[in-house]
Amino acid sequence: MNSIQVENHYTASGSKQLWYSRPAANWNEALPIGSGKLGAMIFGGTDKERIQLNEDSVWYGGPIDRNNPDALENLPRIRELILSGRVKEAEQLALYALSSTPPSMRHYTPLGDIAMTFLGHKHATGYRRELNLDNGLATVSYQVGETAYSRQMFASYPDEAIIMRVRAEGPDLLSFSARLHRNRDFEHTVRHDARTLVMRGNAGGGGVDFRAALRAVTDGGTVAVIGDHLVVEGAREAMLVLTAATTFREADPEAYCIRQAEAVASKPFADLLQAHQADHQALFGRVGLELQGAAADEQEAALLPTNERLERVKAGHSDEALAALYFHYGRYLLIASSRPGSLPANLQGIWNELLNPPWDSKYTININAEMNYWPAEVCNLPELHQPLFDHIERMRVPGRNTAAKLYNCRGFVAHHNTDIWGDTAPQDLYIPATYWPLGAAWLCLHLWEHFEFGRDMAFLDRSYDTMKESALFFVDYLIEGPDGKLVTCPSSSPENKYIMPDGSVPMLCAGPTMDNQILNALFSAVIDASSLLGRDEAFREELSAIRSRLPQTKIGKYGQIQEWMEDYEEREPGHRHISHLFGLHPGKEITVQGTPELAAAARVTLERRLANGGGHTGWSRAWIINFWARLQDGETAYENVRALLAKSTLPNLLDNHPPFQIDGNFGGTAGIAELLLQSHDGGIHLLPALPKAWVSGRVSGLRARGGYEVDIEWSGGKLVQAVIRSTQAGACSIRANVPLQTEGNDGGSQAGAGTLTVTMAPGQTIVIKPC
Ligand code: FUC
Repeated sequence: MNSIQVENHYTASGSKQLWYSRPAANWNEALPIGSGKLGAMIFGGTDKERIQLNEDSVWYGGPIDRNNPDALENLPRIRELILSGRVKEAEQLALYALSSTPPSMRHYTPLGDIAMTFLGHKHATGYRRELNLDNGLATVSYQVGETAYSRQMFASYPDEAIIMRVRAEGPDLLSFSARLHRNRDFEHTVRHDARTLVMRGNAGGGGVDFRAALRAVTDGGTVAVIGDHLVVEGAREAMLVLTAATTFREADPEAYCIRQAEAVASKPFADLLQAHQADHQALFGRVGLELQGAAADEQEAALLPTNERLERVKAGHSDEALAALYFHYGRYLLIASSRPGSLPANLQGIWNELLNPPWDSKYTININAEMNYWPAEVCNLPELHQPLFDHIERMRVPGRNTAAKLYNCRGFVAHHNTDIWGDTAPQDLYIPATYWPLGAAWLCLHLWEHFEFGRDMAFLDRSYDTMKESALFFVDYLIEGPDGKLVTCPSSSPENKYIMPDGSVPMLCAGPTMDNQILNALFSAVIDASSLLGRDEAFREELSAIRSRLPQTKIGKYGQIQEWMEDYEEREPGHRHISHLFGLHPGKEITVQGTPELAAAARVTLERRLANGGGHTGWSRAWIINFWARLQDGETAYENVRALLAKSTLPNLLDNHPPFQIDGNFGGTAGIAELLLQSHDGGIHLLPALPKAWVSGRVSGLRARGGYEVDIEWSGGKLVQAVIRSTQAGACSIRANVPLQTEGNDGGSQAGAGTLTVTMAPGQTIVIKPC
């Protein structure tokens, strides 16, 4: 047996499906579908259906240069004030001279709604609404009188459309109407032909023009456009096809929408569904996870409607399959919101109903956008990382401009946000966040991570210049601090404040721990990449010299990881951002085996955060799961998995910051993977932090750095076996909390308790068992 099969009835129903026995009462109960560019939230009303639509490029406003023209002149003074301890004065000057004009970037907006009316369907029976993660299909079904009605919906990546089939089975036929609308000020829906509506509009503020087309085909009955309603009468079955685009990608989005809607509507529904499911399964089917707890009623609980399962967990019951469902949902959501050719998943993935969404529903890059991509590599969806890489490229020209205009530096820089146009200037007037210049540096580490997992030299070759250009900015930006170390200045430790001996509470600083850790990782990545590629020896040496002068991560007076260069008191010791543990996760400079003192200090930091009220919003909680996983503390991580479900999850299982913000879903998914498999510390670590509550289980298809795929099976809390498939030639070091052997003892060498080194060939599979 070369791979572990994880499917059975229990997992299929309990961990791969969301379902409800009533329509969504609000957006937080509606169910998401998406194809990367197109997204929809399905409410599932019987007589009134609302399908809230998004297209990823419908953003308010066009590109603008917001870089403050007075920055350069004032930069030396700002630096001087920070280094001499007059930070409040520096902040005031930064507010004037570094803040962008206008202060805010562009924001994401919704495409609109499909509003459907099914006359006479108000009093339905046998209602069920579900989202099947395995095949990417949303279904609404109910009965009116003797007739069974159903709607099946999916967002197709291969066909670039949202497709719905509505069906009546029984004596009565199907009649309904559908409208397209957005916000009465910005759009106008017109008839294209007798079966097609087109909605035209502009996103405002000099932004893109958008178009959507809705086309109906029926089996029997009639279709007509009356006013701006699409009206279907007396059909057995109808198919609606929705297409959408903006001038961000299409010169003539209306022509595109109509062409695409006609092409898709001319295909049989069964073919469209099959193409969608093949495409979805090719991604979703790569990874399996089954978790079984000890509670006797778990299998029954897994059959309950999803909202009731969540309520049970809130009430303190266990439902380990719900954690598995959360994990699978995270993979589903990434597949639905980030596809080659789309924009990266934003703060809400692609699902946003508001014209003025929270935090603009854009890209916050001091944790949130990065967190969205934490599951991409380990969960075997590396091609879904591509939209983020494309976006980094989009940021390079604006980032060079910002580097030159604000700081007179080479390279490219970004602050704590970016938007559809790749804006890189400071986002707003919020001092604890806005002048932090490490956004692009952190994003570039995703290029390196993608390489580490796949070892694709061609990718590294393509990405090298981007990483190098980010590093180059800091070659110029770093300044000598009081002790001769090279520090960022101005910067901040996102988004915390500290207390100075005089009682003032500044936010700006020089050389916060997070910056040093990110730069250490970025410079190391560029240095390693340049060696592997045999390029840029002089730059490599220059960077190595600079790296050796970065401040080291220090331990402070409470035994904690020090957040700033000085061991200041934190203004909010329970702050949701835990930036100075970047080196623990997603970074890898702090490890239990390699740097035990720093790992112990990281533990103190987390405990202090918790003891002081712990921000613990959705994404913060998700990050905390990853931290505890890296500390190999499965029990504390598990408490946080439970809390993420109980406290930060909406009925539709989307993460509740509050409000909805998708990062927690992705960070939580990555955290669950991190409990089962790690590969950041020089080898593959099987079950590094397995919670006791996950008594038995199986995971398959996870990826490990170095070019491996790993399946693991455990029972009674103990490893049963693991299967490792390699894509590369080389030595593979495998660790677990028990001594290991390869099945049949074929070629492994045991290097101390629990570590095995096996030389593997590309395409080779080995089976590992406890001795
Ligand atoms: C950062 C966080 C907030 C929120 C926002 C989108 O500013 O501090 O909690 O997640 O990004």
